[in-house]
Formats: sequence, structure tokens, C-alpha cells
Amino acid sequence: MAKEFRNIVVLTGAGISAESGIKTFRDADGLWENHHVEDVATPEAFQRDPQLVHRFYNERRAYLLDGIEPNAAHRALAKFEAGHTGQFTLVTQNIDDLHQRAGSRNLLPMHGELLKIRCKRSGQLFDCHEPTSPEQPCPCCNQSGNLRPHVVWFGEMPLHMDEIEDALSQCDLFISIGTSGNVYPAAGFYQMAKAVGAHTVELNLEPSNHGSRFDDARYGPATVEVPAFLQSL
Ligand code: BJW
Repeated sequence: MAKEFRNIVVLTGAGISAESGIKTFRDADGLWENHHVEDVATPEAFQRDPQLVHRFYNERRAYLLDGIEPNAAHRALAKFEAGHTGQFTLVTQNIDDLHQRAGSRNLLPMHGELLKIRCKRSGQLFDCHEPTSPEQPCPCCNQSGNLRPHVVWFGEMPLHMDEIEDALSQCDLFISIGTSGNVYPAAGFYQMAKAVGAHTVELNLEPSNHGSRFDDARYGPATVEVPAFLQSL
């Protein structure tokens, strides 16, 4: 690619972790780890059945910690960032820690982190590698029922939005990787990048909801397309 890009924003979704063995959200059967998304990923679901929601995240946390590793796409992004002299912002919708483990530094996990829990009252965060339950007393207020997964559910405000909007407002290259473009506000980031004149690229297994609106698109597995695209820059 002839032009040199200075300020790069990358958005990743579940597809980048698929080849590490983590299931994406919108598989053909419409179920997500055997649950309807609204039964486990809304504040109302947590209020209605906290046991179910804790169990759902406990299973995913245990699975993540049982030998799941970053793949060539996570590693290529970290390596590219380390060698890039301009700004590089990696925004991920994923709650796994595979970008962190691959060595990405300027990372904004906008939908939260599976390996953290939070006190509903104080907002204090705690590292979490063990199963949680509604009965567990919170380390900061010592009350049961106050701990919740540190994830962003439907209807909640995603994290780091000011930093993300700031990075998008200055970017000259926006790359969307492994996301179906179903969930907002992330699904609208490419438009914000376009509005400031950035070159927009989609790297995905198949065209996303907005695939035809990107300036450039490469379709195939992330472990192939991401290293190849970054190499071409
Ligand atoms: C591969 C691959 C391989 C496979 N290689 N690719 C109507 C219009 C607009 C908005 C709304 C609306 N009604 C309601 C809303 C708002 C709502 C929303 O977007 N709803 C939609 C369903 C319509 N959004 C919200 O509520 C958000 N908050 C919000 O909007 O606050 C107000 C606000 C206003 C203004 C500014 C800012 C804020 C919060 C959304 C929270 C989403 N939470 C979840 C769960 C997180 C915790 C957890 O993991 O348990 O986040 S839902 C789930 O979807 C998860 C994901 O991060 C997110 C996105 O999914 P993703 O990553 O795209 O995965 P998939 O499975 O959909 O796609 C995978 C892709 O990979 C596919 O394309 C495959 O082809 C590809 N792939 N293998 C490369 N090997």
C-alpha cells in the first residue's frame, strides 16, 4: 500500500478470537453458548436470575483460562503496534484477554473484561480468576449481591467512549476485524472514521452488515488476513 498512515484505529470483534477456540456470538443457530443473548447479557437478566448470569460468565472464564491462547492475528497487531511510530489505538469488543496477552499496549476493551468483577455500588474493580456467585460478599462493602461481571450489557454505556471518539476523530486509517456490525455504537465507528476522511478497511470471514461501505475489504480467516494486511502497510 503506497500511502503511509500515521493515526490508526483498529476495532476487533469475536471473529479475531474464533481461531483461538472462542465461539463467536451470532452463530447459525442464533444461540450463544446455548443461551439467548437477552437471557444473559442485559441488566434485567442479571436482576431476574443472577445465579444463571454468574454461572454463564464462570463457564466462559474457566474456559478462557483452560489453555486458550492468542493466535497469529492477535500477535500481528501487537507486533505492528510495537513498530509503529504514529498513534495506534486498538478498540476491542471482546472481553477475553487475548490482546493483552499478545502484548497490545494501547488497548481499549469497550465491552469490559471477563477477568474482572465490579462492585455495583462503588464501581471498584477486582481481578477475578475464580467462579463468582450472588452469595459472595464484596471485598469493598462486605455485602452479598453487589458483585457483578465487569462487562457491558445491552442498554449499558460502553467503556472508554471519550478516548475512542478522540482516536476516531484523528485517525487516517480504520480497520475493522472479525465483527458482524450488529451491535452499536461499535458498528457505527467506521462512519465516524469516514467522516474525518480516514481510509476504512474490513477484514472478516465474510462481508459484515456494512461490508460494502468500507473502502477496502479482505475476506478470510483472521489468522491469515490480519498478518497479511498489516504486512502490506
Ligand atoms: C471471523 C472468523 C475468523 C468468524 N476470522 N472473522 C437500534 C439501533 C441502534 C442501536 C440500538 C438499537 N436498539 C438497541 C440499540 C443499542 C444496543 C444495540 O446495538 N443493539 C443491537 C442488537 C441493535 N447497544 C447497546 O445497548 C450498547 N450500549 C449503548 O448503545 O449505549 C448507549 C450509547 C449511545 C450512544 C453512544 C454510546 C452508547 C451496549 C452493547 C453491549 C454489547 N454487549 C455484548 C456482550 C458483552 C459481554 C459478553 O461478552 O458477555 O458484546 S453483546 C455481544 O455482541 C458482545 C460483542 O462484543 C458484541 C459484538 O459481537 P461481534 O464481536 O460482532 O461478534 P459476532 O458473533 O456478531 O460476529 C463475529 C464475526 O466474526 C462474524 O462476522 C463472522 O463472520 C466473523 N468471523 N470467524 C475472521 N476466523
